[in-house]
Parts: sequence; structure tokens; C-alpha cells
Amino acid sequence: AKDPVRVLVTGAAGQIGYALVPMIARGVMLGPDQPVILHMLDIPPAAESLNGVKMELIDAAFPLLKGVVATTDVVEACTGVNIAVMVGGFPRKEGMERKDVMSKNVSIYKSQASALEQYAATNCKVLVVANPANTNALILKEYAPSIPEKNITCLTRLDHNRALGQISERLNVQVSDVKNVIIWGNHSSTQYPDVSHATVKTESGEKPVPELVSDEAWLRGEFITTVQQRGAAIIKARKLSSALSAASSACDHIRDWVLGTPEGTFVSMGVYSDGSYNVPAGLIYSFPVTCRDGQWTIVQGLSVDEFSRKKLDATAAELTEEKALAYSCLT
Ligand code: NAX
Repeated sequence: AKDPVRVLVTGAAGQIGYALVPMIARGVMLGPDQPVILHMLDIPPAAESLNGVKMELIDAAFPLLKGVVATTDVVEACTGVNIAVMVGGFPRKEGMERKDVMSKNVSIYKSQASALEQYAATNCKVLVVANPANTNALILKEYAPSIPEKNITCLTRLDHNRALGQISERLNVQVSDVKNVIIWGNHSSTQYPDVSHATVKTESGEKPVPELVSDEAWLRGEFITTVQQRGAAIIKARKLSSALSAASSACDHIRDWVLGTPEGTFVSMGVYSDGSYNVPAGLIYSFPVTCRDGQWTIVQGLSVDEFSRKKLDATAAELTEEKALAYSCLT
């Protein structure tokens, strides 16, 4: 039998946390033969609720779940973890300045970075979900210099999956037959959902999405805005932000990272830019990646036309600006 993997979920008493922890305990994230020990962190006002989640995890009698740590102590939460899913953060409240929200998150991510650096298992893989996800991940990277930068990522897989879903609905095909959409850039409304290289599996082989959806105006207009604005549409409908889809996508992100992407398939991950596709180095930016042996690699050599170029640059500009704002909050 395999040794258990310790998985940290911060913000575990929140709504994504509540959807995510049972998925992890069922093997959705790391596979049906991988035992797990869950570490759940939240803040003191949520301690009682967090303990309720722990009680429910025990009550669900998950065969793969070998232990549960529920705590408000960052050191206890981070100790020995192999995977850290950072969902906890400070939400933007009505009337709050962007800078104030940034400042709260910068201080959270700064201190949690230090705790991970000191107490997590070597080679711990980190996924930041909490917004502003790319910039929180960047702060975490800066304040955990001994964690390899390749181990620090942010979630854009939800946006990626939303794009797959939109194409599947439009073409009336199975979502599992659609692949290789790309989310470029920030997990925000400037992200660029790109189908230039996406394909659909058909009886006569793989067909390019731009060929199957002959309506270029839709692909360059409504498709993009629908994916960009999907989070807001969910809030409008549910009066709560995306939770089950975010949790499921976080599992997809870690699963593919650890267990690998299928041959010929790429996925989107927010990773530390090395300057690929002329994206400024030193940002956490969403790229198309493949994963193998627990390592992601940016897919190289994809063509970027003029329309796409502008969109890649616009979302990079927003991230550069966010980075400057985050740095201005550091004291
Ligand atoms: P909730 O407000 O339901 O839960 C957040 C939890 O974090 C709360 O229980 C809170 O007590 C806890 N928390 C706050 N500060 C903390 C700290 N310093 N340490 C540990 N825990 C802390 O929000 P939820 O809907 O679960 O969303 C969580 C985050 O995910 C938000 O920042 C949200 O914006 C972000 N999202 C990111 C997505 C992505 O694709 N990257 C999509 C979904 C989601 O909107």
C-alpha cells in the first residue's frame, strides 16, 4: 500500500473548501489508490465551523482518508504537507479599495509562504486558488525562496474547463472530446480564452475547433466574454460564487500535475513566466502546459496571430500592474 500524502487546504471552512475536501478524500485529486491525510486551516472565527467539517469527514468514512488535522495554527497546518491548496484569502467587500484588498492578501500570503517554506515537506507542490490568484502566488513565491519556483502555481483550470464546456455546448459534442483550449494570462476578466489550437475528436479524426465553429465573430466575441464573465454569471444565478466547479478544477490541476497529462493534450496552469511567448518573465501567468513525472512544461511553438498577440499583451499588462500594486503593499 502507498504511504499517505498530506494535502493542505487553507480556507477549508469556506464554500470551495466544503466542496473540495470530500473530493480529495475520495481520491478525485490523487487517484483511487492513494491514501491521504487532510490538513485543514482556517482563521479563529471559522474554527467551530471547520471542526464541523472535520466531523463530517469522519462521518463519511472515506476509506482513503487516513487522518484529518483541523487547525487555526499555520505551523501545524503546514507541517509535513506534500501538496498545498491555498483557498483562504481576504474577499473584496463592497466599497473596499483594490489596494486595501491587495494589502490584506499580500500579508496573508507572505506569512503563509514562510510557514510553508519552513514546515512543508521538501518538494511540496503549491496551488493558489484565492484571488487575486496569480499575484497571491507570486507573493508566495517571493517569500518562500527555498521552494522551487516550478512548485508554485495558480488555478486557471476552472477557466480552461469553462472554455471546454462552452465549445462542447456550441458544437453539441461531448466535453471529453474537446481539448487543447488555452487560457492565457490572469485569472480575471482580462484572461484570454483561445481556441486557435483546440480540437474536437470526431469519427473522422481530430478536427480544429475554428473549422468546426465556422462563426469567427462568435469565437472572437461572445465565446471569449462568456468565459471571462462566467464567474460573475454564477454569482448572479447562485448569489454565491463558483464552488463545486472550482473544487473540481483544483483536483484536475493537481491530478494532471502529479500524474501527468495524456499524450497530445495540454492544459492551462498559472506558472512562473520564463519569457515564453514574449510574456514578461517574473509574472505568474497562465500558459498551455503538459505535465510529466510531476513537472509541468510550457508548450512551445504554438502560433500566435495578431488578434491573440494583443490579448496576451493586455492580460500581461494587467498582471504587471497588479504586481506593482502588490509590491507597493509590502513594507
Ligand atoms: P469563502 O469566503 O467561502 O471561504 C474562504 C475561507 O477562507 C473562509 O472560511 C475564511 O475564513 C478563510 N480564510 C480567510 N483568511 C484566511 C487565512 N488567513 N488563512 C486561512 N483561511 C482564511 O470563499 P470561497 O468561495 O471558498 O472562495 C475562496 C477563494 O477562491 C476566494 O478568494 C475566491 O475569490 C477564489 N476563487 C478563485 C477561483 C479561481 O479559479 N482561481 C474561482 C473560484 C473562487 O472565486
